[in-house]
Amino acid sequence: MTDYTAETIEVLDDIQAVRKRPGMYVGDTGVRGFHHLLWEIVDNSIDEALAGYCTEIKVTLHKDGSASVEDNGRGIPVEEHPIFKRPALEIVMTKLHAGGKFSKKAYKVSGGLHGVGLSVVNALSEWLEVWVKRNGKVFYQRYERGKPVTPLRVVGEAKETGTKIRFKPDPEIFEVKEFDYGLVAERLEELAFLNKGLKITLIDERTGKVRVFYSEEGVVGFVRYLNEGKRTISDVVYVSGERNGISVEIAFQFTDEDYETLLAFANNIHTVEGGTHVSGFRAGLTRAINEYGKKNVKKFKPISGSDIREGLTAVVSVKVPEPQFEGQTKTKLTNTEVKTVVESLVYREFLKWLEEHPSDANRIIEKCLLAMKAREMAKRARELVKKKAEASLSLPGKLADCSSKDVKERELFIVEGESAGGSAKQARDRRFQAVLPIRGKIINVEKAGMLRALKNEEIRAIASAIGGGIGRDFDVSKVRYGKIIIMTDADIDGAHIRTLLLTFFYRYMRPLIEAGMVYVALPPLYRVKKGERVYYVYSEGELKEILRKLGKAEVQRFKGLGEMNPEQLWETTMNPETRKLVRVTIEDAFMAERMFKILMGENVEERKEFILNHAREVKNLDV
Ligand code: 0RA
Repeated sequence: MTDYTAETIEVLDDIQAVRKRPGMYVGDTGVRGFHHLLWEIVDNSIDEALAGYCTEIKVTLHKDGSASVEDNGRGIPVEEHPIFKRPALEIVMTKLHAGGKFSKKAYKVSGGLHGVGLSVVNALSEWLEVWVKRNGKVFYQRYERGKPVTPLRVVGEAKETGTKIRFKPDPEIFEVKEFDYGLVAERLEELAFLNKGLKITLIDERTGKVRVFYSEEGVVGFVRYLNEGKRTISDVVYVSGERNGISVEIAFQFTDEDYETLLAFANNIHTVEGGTHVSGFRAGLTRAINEYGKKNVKKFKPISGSDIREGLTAVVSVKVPEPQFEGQTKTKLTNTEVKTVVESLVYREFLKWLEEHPSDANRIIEKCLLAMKAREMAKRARELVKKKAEASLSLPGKLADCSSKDVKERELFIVEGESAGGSAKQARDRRFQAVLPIRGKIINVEKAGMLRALKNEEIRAIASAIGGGIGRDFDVSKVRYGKIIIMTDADIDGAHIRTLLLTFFYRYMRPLIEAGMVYVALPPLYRVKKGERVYYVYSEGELKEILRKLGKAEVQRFKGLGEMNPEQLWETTMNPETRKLVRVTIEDAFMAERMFKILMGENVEERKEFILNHAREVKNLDV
């Protein structure tokens, strides 16, 4: 081993700082933080691709819980650093925020999402190995918990260049032990769409699965993919350009659906909470259509943004030199200059496109006018319904409401199945807990659309119990509960219904999710009894653990909520003191919607693949 002196002490400080407060660097020590390590490495390879030096990335999930990321970029520099007198690679791997000093990154990501640096990954890995192909040689070094345990040495020859990093997240730090294939595959697919021409291969050695993600069309292909199985009413519009160092790539297409699907990214980060790029896009879109209509359509009346966006599918991707992120999950882009750049680009290019595609333009305008009409009709219908409702206070008959007048403490349990609904009604604290049983087979929102969904009895019951309306005019201030809790069986059917409900909320009551008011109840999977002591167990892992500790014990598996008696249901799933609730984030709901689209969509191959891949984790939708 090499002798490390002065700078080693500093390095140890950095490593210690990261290991002491991992959450500060990677968000948390659960699923998110665990995968964050992988995203960090992949991001570095993507940066190399953005700089024009890398065309292929290979991600491998190994059986031992490690992952590797290999690229064919220039290779991390290995030359001696003039100040530190150590190989640049070692500095990158051990010093906090050293990355920027070496990589001439055009787009440095800030805001605590990605871009924390390879040294953070290294510090939080039980071990990490790196191979660099550069200058005709293969260099290799190994680290353990952030510290080099071998010197950087030459282990072979190579004509090509590139970097391969293999690492195992430290089980002393993370509660999670395995990479989630579905999560990794979805992110890599997204990255391939966002970086056209880049080939990303995913190999899962644990299962033998291999997938290649590659898109020649980039964001245009992304929009086509999102619109599979939908009826479209225009071609895909593509807008791109660059100004003041901000580069913009946008693709969008109109469909006859009644909801908007918009995915926005800043520096490849999914900005779930939107931001200035999204508002710029919307403003440019609205201005272009109204300008075109004014010039080309007789008796044209201005169309509102929300009427334009109905049925719109769009992917907005910007690259910003110094992005600022805010919001609950730090996924809202706030750089003000981005709005103007995107707005003027979209306005100019889309107006030009409309003029060059008059029949597409006509169909788009017709769709907007139809949306406007439908909205006015729906408003009138709603007012009528409201009047009637005020007269008879028509809450659904199956709703067992609670008595508290304090909205914040009121909870609505949406429960699958009559028998579980019955137990829940007996189990609840009727002062602040309401129960609405729904039948298992509620409507398929993917196919039905809002108006048909509204004709469905179960959906109507849910909407009127919640009380905030539905669709674009949903008013969160009118909602009658502080928490909406989805309570379904812990099996595939339960997961299906939950996915369906989340998709419905995502599309037609999104503010409810944004306000953090939607929850999923986690019922236990097992009841373990040893002598007089009873334990409720919520996962397979937990069961293994507890049986190891207790030895021989009596195990009862709960197949469904209906199998628990009211006392058990109260104790395990409803009592605020002892239950497990997971708050649904907008990202969870987005994932659910995506899962739903695939599960219900037309693409049989994709569906098969999806079910095979997710069979295991569908039940863990709520991470
Ligand atoms: C700094 C400078 C150069 C390349 C990289 C960093 C680099 C980092 C990573 C991390 C994963 N893959 C990577 N590939 C490249 C370029 C130095 C030069 O050759 O001029």
